[in-house]
Amino acid sequence: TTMTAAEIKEELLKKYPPKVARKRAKQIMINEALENETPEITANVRTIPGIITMRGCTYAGCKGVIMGPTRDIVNITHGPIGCGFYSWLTRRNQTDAYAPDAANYMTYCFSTDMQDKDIIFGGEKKLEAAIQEAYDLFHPKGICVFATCPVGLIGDDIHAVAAKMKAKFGDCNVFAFSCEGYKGVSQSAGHHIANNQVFKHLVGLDDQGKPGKYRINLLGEYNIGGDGFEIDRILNKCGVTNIATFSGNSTYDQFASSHTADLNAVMCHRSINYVADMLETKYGIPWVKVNFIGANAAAKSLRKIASYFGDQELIDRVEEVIAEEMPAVRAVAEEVRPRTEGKTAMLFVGGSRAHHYQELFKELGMKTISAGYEFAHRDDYEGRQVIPELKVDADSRNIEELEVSPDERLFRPRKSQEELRALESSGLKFKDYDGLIPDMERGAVVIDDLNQYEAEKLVELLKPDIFCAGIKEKFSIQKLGVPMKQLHSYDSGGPYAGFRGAINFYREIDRLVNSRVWGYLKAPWQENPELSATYVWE
Ligand code: CFN
Ligand code: HCA
Repeated sequence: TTMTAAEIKEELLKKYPPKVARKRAKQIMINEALENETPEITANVRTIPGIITMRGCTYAGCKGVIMGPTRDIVNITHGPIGCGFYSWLTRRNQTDAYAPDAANYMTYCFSTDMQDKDIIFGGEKKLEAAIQEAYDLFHPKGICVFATCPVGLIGDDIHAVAAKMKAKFGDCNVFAFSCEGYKGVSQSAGHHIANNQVFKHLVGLDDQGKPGKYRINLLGEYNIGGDGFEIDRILNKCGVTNIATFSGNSTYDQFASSHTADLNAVMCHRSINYVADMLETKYGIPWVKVNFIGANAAAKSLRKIASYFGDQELIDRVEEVIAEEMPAVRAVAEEVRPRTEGKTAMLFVGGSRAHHYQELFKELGMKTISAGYEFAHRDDYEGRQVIPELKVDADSRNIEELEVSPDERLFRPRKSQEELRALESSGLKFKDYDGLIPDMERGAVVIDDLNQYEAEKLVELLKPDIFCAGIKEKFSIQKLGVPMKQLHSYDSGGPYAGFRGAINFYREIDRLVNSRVWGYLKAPWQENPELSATYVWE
């Protein structure tokens, strides 16, 4: 295209009423970073009513995203059946209990299935009965209850019901989440609510933990398309023990013993930073940012973990693993690159993938010309280091007091944040995570909370070779004749994390951007507007 980024922005805003245009203008940014300065973008604000946003709700963020991928907690949705049904494995979070008799409730959908009369007379009794029924059937270690919009509106006290049932059972941890869909401005509020409750009711209950020389938690990895399985394979190979994954294919016991780990490796910062911070404050476990999306990024993350522990043995082992895995990755990259080099991509996904997946496209020689998050906060755009004083959300510490553990016996000596900073002279940034904006090319268009109208307009104007977003965007983009890849559910593909994941992704993108089918996608009336039909009555 011959349009400048400024003209594109103008074009996107042209149709809006002045007030809407003014608001949206702050969420559309041309990446023209001045020296040492990252331009500001407005994020984490309410979607303007009337706009068809790509975002989800607070319940989706809490139940669907954070707790849904846990396999042996019974997750009961207190609400009408749709909320439970549509948050049931649609995210393609995979599960494996590794033993035929091990508890795995992920294949079930639990809901109180509220009816009109429950809305009018209250649903607490129905919830109590549902918790009892789940307990009698499965005897799970934990039962979690999730509020939906109507539950908040009628004021059912789900926490009181949960506490009552917990006391009654004695051997089952029951707790609830006030994650009504209407709260907050996006699913981000749901992550926060989930993080707080898991930390308050579950983390720290079991001091046992798995043995291992290098023990980490993997935070913010949800095993979509089996990503977590691939990361676990790599960590195992390196001799790194994963105590708990928050929360892909995780278990009750993993959460309960997660405070025994030595290090937290944070994959999706947006959804789990609250747990990372609380584990650090209360148990002194530092966190480092990792990214296993992209083969180079995965290698870098492994090196980061190894240099945190600092043992030569681990450092050498990690290099061996990288050397073993990389040739297969490089071979496929070299094979497809002549066909993908120079092509363009647009990425509009959630709160971390719009950034993480740019690494994979880079490895294909492809350029991300426009990208943005649905609901990330400014720190995810800019990178923590560029915000002098990161403002912690007002309610992020609302889990009463975080008493600091006086008992250090469990734990091996951990590095302080100062020591981590000192280590950064080795070239690896530990604490700081890079932001989307500093990582993108100058002139790229960064858009927060992209909507249906702007997505179509953007595709018409810039004609990318591939557009990446979710199911709501998929078909309207395809109808414009542009290949579309879902970076939430991966359509039916994946894993895309780690080394094997990179190979899967390279092949898939090669197929998509080089398919000739898109050129044929013209409706008859687009080619021949005169086309008319006559209705014949027989
Ligand atoms: S798996 Fe994660 S990686 S948790 Fe988050 S911010 Fe969603 S469900 Mo969809 S794919 Fe997406 Fe991220 Fe973290 Fe997934 S980019 S929107 S809430 N997300
Ligand atoms: C959610 C879940 C979602 C939706 C994906 C999509 C996911 O936001 O509630 O729009 O395709 O990854 O499943 O983000």
